[in-house]
Amino acid sequence: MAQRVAAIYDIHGNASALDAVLLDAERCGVDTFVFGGDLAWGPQPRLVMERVMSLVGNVHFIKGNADREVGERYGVEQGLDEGTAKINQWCSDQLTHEQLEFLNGLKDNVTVNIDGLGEVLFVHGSPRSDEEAIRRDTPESEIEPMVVSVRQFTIICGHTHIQFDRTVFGKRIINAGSVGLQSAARGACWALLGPDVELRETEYDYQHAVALIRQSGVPMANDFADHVLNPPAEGP
Ligand SMILES: [Mn+2]
Repeated sequence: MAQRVAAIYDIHGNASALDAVLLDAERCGVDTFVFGGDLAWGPQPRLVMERVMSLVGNVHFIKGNADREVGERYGVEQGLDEGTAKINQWCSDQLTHEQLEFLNGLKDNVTVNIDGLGEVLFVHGSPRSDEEAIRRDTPESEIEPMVVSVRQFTIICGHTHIQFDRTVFGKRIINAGSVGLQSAARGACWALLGPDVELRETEYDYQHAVALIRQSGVPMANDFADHVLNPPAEGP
């Protein structure tokens, strides 16, 4: 049984934010990591993949929509706008063959048995889709069909980049927030699980991160930099 689990979601290619969270997690005595998807889509895809793939011990991964799009090089043919398509293809070009295979081999969800919480289900968007958003203000009636067939009491999600902890239809739903492309927060957001739930925001040197983003060559680098400098109040 896991004692202390770090739920690390939506890194979005921000290695500076990830490094700060990994250090914080170590200080918190984390023994198990769950990476909740959207690892590479962003300014430092290769570095982030190197970091997470080199971790040893109890490490779990699930696939986010952006991992799918980078891994399979989604473009405008798949209905994406030109900017998103360009970023997908640029990210894909930065990754090694091994890193791409890793992304393409990820599972949609994972369960971990956690001290004090029992069996916890980790998904990226909702239990039925990696693109379906659960927000802090999503009406309960919209959430019900997403969770009705889930057997676990606690569900961890991400995708919408803002943390929350709410109980809906007998399910405790926790959004871990985003490590690297956060909304409504300045730091790198994640969740520490076991025996309670703690939504954490780890401070990091975001100005240094912005300098690296501007040097990265990612398409729309100024938009990524602006997002990190001035986090929007609402998620994507
Ligand atoms: Mn996502």
